[in-house]
Amino acid sequence: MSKTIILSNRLPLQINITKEKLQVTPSVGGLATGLKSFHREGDSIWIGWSGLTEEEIPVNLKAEIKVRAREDACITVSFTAEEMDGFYYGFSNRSIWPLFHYFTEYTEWESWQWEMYKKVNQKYADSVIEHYEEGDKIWVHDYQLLLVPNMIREQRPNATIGFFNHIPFPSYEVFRTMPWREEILNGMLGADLIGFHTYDYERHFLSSVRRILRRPVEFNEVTLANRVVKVDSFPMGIDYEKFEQTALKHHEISEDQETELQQRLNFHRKKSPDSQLILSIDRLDYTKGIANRIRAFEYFLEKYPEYIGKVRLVMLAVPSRSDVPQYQLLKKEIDELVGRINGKFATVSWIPIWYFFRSMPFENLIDLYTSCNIALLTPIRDGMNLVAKEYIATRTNQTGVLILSEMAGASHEMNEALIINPNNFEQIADAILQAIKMPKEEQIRRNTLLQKRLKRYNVVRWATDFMKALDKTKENQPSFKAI
Ligand code: GDG
Repeated sequence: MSKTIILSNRLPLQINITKEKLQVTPSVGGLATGLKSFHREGDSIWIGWSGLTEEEIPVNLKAEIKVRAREDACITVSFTAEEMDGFYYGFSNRSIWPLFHYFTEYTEWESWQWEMYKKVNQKYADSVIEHYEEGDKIWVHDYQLLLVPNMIREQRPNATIGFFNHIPFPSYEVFRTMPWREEILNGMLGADLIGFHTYDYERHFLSSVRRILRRPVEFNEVTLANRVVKVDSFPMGIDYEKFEQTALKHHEISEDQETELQQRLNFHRKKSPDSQLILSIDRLDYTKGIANRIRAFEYFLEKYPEYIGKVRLVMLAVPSRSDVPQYQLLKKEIDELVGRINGKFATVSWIPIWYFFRSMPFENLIDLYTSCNIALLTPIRDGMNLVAKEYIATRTNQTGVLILSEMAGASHEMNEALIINPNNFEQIADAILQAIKMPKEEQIRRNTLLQKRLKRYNVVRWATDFMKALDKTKENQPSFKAI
């Protein structure tokens, strides 16, 4: 029977070794959390990196890791520390990530990192070939693996290959600055179907293909010498039911069963009923607009000082890519900002920003979602932003206000949120005030519409739609004359 081969940089599980023993935890991040439910329900295998380099795995545990991964239908690909350096911390996160998010001043173009990117992409492609059987469908994910579709195509010309990009695709004027732009586009065009979160990313990609490769593009199809590649948008959904059900369970528990985090979060509200908690959750990444958000919150307290002592920003920043210098600088900037603002506004019984720099277990994440009546998400650029969708899914009594940046892909489907420009502090401060004052009936009206949409277009529907469209690409291939 044919299967789906999912391929992504990281597996949905993270393997650690403590005292010669394996520890397996779920991976954090948009792609892993989103696709996991599709993987669990379908007939698929998932190929990716375990999180450990070859040097970090003792010889006697190599086989055990493979067996443990297999239990979750996962296959590990292994890399040396040097390969990871050039491919992941290098080209993926110092070249493609900043470029695709319009942070051109952060891009580095190092030939050795590009060579490593090609080498590692080839390793992923080879692993797919090893597990591929005639009739299988291959679904490659994200910006770390842009060359893989064509590397597979070269070895299996008739394979059915889909590619989904989880981050924005920049405009042609930005993309053209990449030294290896032709190779990247040709790599992606190895797929039969290329998916993006929004129509804008799709449009930008097609424009680059037309202008850089001079390939004929008609509507959303690219014609190559012997086949047609379809490009389309598929806005990713979440596992709505999981978030909704877990939130419902949280509301059912009695006060003495509350976690310490819940008690702390609720204490603040019970003590002063008109107090408000504003939540933000992201990986610590310069694209997420965390520094802007803190400054905008400071501006809010200055502009509306009557809320000093009443409104608190609860901020979870998950450590990410800490080997890349920009992330270290950002961490420093945020630590200083939080310290300065807390020092400036704190009273003996209140601090304005409650800052966590760590990853939290899923249950605690739900505590945060359900306890905070406002969510403030201000990315400068964001492919989609699943946190916005998860927040709405956990608001089971339909109260709560989402303030969301127009630069997040999610804003295209979430018009009922308060949509802001992340660089406009005046607008953010006023949106916070509007959220605080918003009548319950209005909150319920907005969230009911949002929930209806998110429930219908959940992650399984997203994946199913993509796979159906992928099947269709084979049915609709025009017959090309042999050249
Ligand atoms: C990329 C794109 C796109 C976060 N902290 C914890 C935790 N999380 C989970 C959230 C959410 C996910 O991580 C973050 O997803 P996002 O979509 O917000 O962001 P990225 O990681 O940047 O994802 C993004 C996404 O891919 C999907 O295509 O939306 O634009 O950049 O699911 O819940 N989970 C746990 N503990 C945490 O501390 N358990």
